[in-house]
Amino acid sequence: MPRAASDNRRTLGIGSGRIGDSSAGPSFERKLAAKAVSRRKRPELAPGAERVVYFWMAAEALESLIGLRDELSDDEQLIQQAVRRFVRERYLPRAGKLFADEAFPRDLIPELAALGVLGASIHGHGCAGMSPVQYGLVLQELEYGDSGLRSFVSVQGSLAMYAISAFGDEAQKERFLPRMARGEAIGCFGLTEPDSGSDPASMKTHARPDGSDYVLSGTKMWITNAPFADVAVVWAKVEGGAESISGFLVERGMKGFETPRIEGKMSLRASETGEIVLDECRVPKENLLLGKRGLGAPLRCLNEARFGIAWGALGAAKACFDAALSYTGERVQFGVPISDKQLVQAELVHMASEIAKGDLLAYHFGRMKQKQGKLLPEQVSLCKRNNVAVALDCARRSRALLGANGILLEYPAIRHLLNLESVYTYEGTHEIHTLVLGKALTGRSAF
Ligand code: TGC
Ligand code: FAD
Repeated sequence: MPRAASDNRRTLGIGSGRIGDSSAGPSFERKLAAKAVSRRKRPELAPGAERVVYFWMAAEALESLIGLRDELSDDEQLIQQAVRRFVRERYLPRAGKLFADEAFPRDLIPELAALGVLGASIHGHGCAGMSPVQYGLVLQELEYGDSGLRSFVSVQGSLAMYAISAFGDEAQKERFLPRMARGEAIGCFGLTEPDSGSDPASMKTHARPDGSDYVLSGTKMWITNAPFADVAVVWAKVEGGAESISGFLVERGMKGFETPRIEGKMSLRASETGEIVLDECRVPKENLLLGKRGLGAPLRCLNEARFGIAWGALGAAKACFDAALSYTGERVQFGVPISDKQLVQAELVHMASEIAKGDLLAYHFGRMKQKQGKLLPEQVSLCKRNNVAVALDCARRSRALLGANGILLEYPAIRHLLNLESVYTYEGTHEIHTLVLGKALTGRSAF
């Protein structure tokens, strides 16, 4: 008679941890988890549909081990729990299907707005004014659901709204920010171009002053939220004199502004990505962001988003860890649950250690940002580079621990693994952040 996986398990303050034990979480979820593990025939489910499998017990085990919860204030815990509930109840049941269908759930935007997560770290203009740690926790919970869900919130808040809040005048802030915080207007952020990715200084999009307008031409590529954005923050070189990079608020309906959708991504499928095509698009001068010129302006926005991603990616890692812990406790091979095997435990321990270190890194820099008001760009690079790499590595290990089942969308591992390939590349590739850190340490640029 094989031992139950839980018999030997240290409980870390979460009860016996036995399947079906109500102290380990709602029993229907545990039953679903057990069923999902034991066989593979569910013809009634649409292709790509994901089982509603919540890994409460596993999630609790890792949180208790890391022990960060006790460091969080009551407010921080409340925000974390509210977003966690939203993700588990409203997003996870659809996660696999949304990924399979290449669909972003626009119907959830009002609920995200009601949670206060749109432009969450901005103060005033109807925004929640969350602290860096609060914001980080929000993004981590969202990315436990899917990197696409977190991407939507990052772009809306840390890129589009932050650009307006940091570089816009009072009229622009009042016109856009409250509507964007309510989810009534969606923003996107156009920096990358077909021939200008890691090196945004080489952008070709340009703006020609003409009377009371600027006339914009060029193409932006790989732009999250573009297909349904109401306002695009577009970075362009202003002609005349020193060609300095400036931000423009290009609004849906302006002539010469198109946002074709990019179809067929095998990553971040639940996020809408598009181009921004500007063909002699006339933008009034009131829509120019005046606060700061040069590449430093979009890069300042990126610091905000990269900080959030450093937290968010660990949410994906935790989802993968939870799935692996739960699965290996149930899956029986050679007469025992595979979690009885030392090699399997070594994998789980490796994942848990890396996630714990990543959490501490994010938390440390979160508190530092809170205290000092900002971080050095290289500190943000350190966080983003490390935590996304950790998440990608955990997703791959989790996928492997789930064996063949690991390639199914009914488990989260393959979806997160594919998503994280984009996260590794966007907001500064892993290599670009290596070079940022290399330059900071040696004083020598190797770009
Ligand atoms: P460099 O000469 O080093 O700097 C130009 C000016 O910018 C300043 N600066 C920064 N300012 C604030 N924050 C930072 N992180 C900054 N990095 C540089 C710098 O001080 C200088 O200012 P000034 O006043 O002296 O002119 O610029 P470079 O051309 O050598 O490039 C530096 C490099 C390669 C690090 C930078 O271009 C870079 O980060 N490249 C990566 C591009 C990138 O990350 N693109 C992301 C596009 S948005 C996106 O991916 C959204 S995905 C969203 C989602 O779905 O979640
Ligand atoms: P490249 O810059 O061509 O890099 C290709 C490879 O070369 C990479 O491995 C890179 O690390 C390496 N490399 C480049 N330069 C060097 C060097 N000097 N030394 C060593 N190696 C180098 N952009 C936006 O502006 N807004 C968005 O909302 C947005 N959303 C995105 C959503 C998704 C799903 C994806 C995949 C991308 C998104 N991007 C967005 C674009 C993203 O920021 C770029 O893909 C990223 O900056 C890299 O640019 P690139 O793809 O052109 O790669």
